[in-house]
Amino acid sequence: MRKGKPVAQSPITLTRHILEEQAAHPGATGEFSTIMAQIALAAKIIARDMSRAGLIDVLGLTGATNIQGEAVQKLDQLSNETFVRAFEYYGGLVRTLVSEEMDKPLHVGGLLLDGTRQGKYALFFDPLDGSSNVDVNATVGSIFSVHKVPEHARPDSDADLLKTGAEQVAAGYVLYGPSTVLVYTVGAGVHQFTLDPGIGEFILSARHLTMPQRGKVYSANEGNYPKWPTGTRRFVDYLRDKDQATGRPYSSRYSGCLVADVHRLFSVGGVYLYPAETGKPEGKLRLMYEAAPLAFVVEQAGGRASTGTQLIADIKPTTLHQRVPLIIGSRDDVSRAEEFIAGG
Ligand code: AFP
Repeated sequence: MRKGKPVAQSPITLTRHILEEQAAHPGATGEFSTIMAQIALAAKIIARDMSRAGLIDVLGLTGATNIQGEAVQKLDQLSNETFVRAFEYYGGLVRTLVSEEMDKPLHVGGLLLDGTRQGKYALFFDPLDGSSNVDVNATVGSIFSVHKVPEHARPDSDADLLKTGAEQVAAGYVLYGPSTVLVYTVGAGVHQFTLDPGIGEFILSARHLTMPQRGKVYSANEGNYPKWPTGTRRFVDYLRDKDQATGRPYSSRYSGCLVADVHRLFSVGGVYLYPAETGKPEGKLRLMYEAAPLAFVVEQAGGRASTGTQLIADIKPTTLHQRVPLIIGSRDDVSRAEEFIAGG
């Protein structure tokens, strides 16, 4: 008998990957796997909606403003509803949802007789990061973060949700680009999955992603340069200076979508910054569903994430929609930014 071609290894779906990871952790109950499956479902629906954005009435603004005072895009709202619908029927699993697009947490876990709620986890998410890009058919993303909530949490108390990034049990993002990519970590490396639209499955496309220790690219809204503190401006000036030995000047790339700019850093390394501004020391980005989850992913890949003076993972939030300055990316580049900022 003639030997045939070797059979390609069957694709590893997100579900299979999570089940295999779960099998490696004997204490795991499988609940977390269901959360990831529901996040993947929401991502597939959002990717589908996005691909038809010019054909159905989803472009433009709703006329409302969100808790951040920002104009809500129709697709922001639709994507938020998609995440909520993916979890509201899983009340036994996720107790609370916190979203950029919802002023207050949504408690989806059923009420128990003792006054507490069902569900071990809280899910934080930015359903559509960089949503203004949709109107120009450019890349957008979703960001998610999973926290364990105390078993006998006070019913519907925000205080039990105010946890540091270091306490996340999982985090990740979805990038809706030429292909849809889901990247996540549970604290044991970072894995990437690409949506195969033909079969509607996320397929493992890279295991144990790492971030270069130093990079070639910086991402920042340079229109804000005059508003940045001196140390930040000096850091960016340094990146633009010519110096062959340290590979400068760096190239500048900024998409208006944090997820896309951070995802680029996995390939080429470098740094993304949305720093503090004069009169706006808190910066723009939200801690619990933008900075902290991306910090978890990036640190798991060997990178670093900081406000410039403190690690993002160490910040104890005081409010659910708190903002923080963010400097994230290759370890050496972020450390260098911190040095400049410390120097003032
Ligand atoms: P939205 O999530 O509100 O669309 O904002 C996008 C974002 O949070 C982040 O993805 C971008 O990097 C940053 O804000 C863009 O802000 P500027 O328009 O001020 O540069």
